[in-house]
Amino acid sequence: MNQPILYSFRRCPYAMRARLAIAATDISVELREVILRDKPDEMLEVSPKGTVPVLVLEDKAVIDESRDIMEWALAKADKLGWKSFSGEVLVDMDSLIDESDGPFKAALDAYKYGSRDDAIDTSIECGLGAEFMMKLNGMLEGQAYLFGDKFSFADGAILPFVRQFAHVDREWFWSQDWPNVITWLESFLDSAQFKSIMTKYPQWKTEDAGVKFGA
Ligand SMILES: N[C@@H](CCC(=O)N[C@@H](CS)C(=O)NCC(=O)O)C(=O)O
Repeated sequence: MNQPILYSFRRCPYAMRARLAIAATDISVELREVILRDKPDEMLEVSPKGTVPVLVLEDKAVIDESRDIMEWALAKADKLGWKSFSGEVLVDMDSLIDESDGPFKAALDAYKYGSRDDAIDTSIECGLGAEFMMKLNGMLEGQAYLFGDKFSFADGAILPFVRQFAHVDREWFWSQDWPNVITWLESFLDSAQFKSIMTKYPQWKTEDAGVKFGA
């Protein structure tokens, strides 16, 4: 296949946001499903830091940060207008994504995995995550998405991590007083958009042709 190659892992929220952005364009890529404990040499050769997603372009340029992959895809073809907002709003989106990728993701990891470490109080970390949920809940008041009535770059970048937070303790998450977040997340999880990026693929092996993903 002569098209960009995307090393991806189905359940990784970073890979999910990259797939969501690619699916929002008219680009197609060769998807290679990675198992994190058995990463392919071909991926490590081009991106030794060993995280997914990794995108290898036709000219061999490598993009190995999920947000950069989203930017790359939307710069090519922002078919759904994920970035059709004023400059001011785009700045606000970026800082919300920074908050999600930074303090929120740190709290989420500590809450999700912290029980393996006595030094981490998972209830504090959960509380920090909950503060971010309350902020999103406020933003979602009276509108379907974070920046209005249209799914945006920020929704695509942040929803996979809210899903991960929700799945640590579903019963608890779904009983909290953040109805707007719950509606936003549920409609995303039920969407054809989300289902289309969650197809299961077998682990890619060197001899395999990758799977066509996208348009
Ligand atoms: N900053 C990177 C983070 C990507 C990342 O941490 N991905 C995880 C999977 S969700 C990973 O590949 N971890 C490496 C490993 O577990 O070996 C990005 O945005 O792409």
